[in-house]
Amino acid sequence: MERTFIAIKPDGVQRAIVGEIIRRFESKGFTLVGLKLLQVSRDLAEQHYDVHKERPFFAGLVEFITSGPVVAMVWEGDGVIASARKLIGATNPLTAEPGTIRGDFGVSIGRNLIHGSDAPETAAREIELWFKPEELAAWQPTITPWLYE
Ligand code: DAT
Ligand code: MG
Repeated sequence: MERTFIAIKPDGVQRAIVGEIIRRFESKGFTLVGLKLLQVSRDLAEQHYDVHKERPFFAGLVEFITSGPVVAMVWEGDGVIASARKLIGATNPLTAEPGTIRGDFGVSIGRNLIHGSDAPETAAREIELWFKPEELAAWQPTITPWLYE
């Protein structure tokens, strides 16, 4: 089964939509296999956003992601990486489709509430960066036969 890394950014925690976001992933039929709330260090933030280090918004992004608690999660399911990106919506919440998390709850790119891995390689890298193996639980929901044929 595929896994992806999802993080609710400090604005999502402050806006009190942690439960709403988890509900959307649960309702869709994905399985939560890792979950923690943490204060992100500068080192972790810089490693996580390493691909953007030359971009003009990099310093602000690191500042923002370290500004308050973040909820880090790993979700599992067939096609979860691409599907989570659809649930999340476009990078800029102002143009993200209604019905998506960013489209429903945000208005600016610097406060877009949530991160989701964009490909299998980045998902593997981010899960390893944020979680120790023993922090992840492999389990199969009893409703699995009603989600997959
Ligand atoms: P995404 O989070 O949709 O994968 P990304 O990987 O291109 O988007 O960028 C990472 C984060 O950086 C994004 O969630 C918000 C911030 N960001 C991206 N482009 C930006 C811009 N033009 N101005 C300010 N912040 C930006
Ligand atoms: Mg990205």
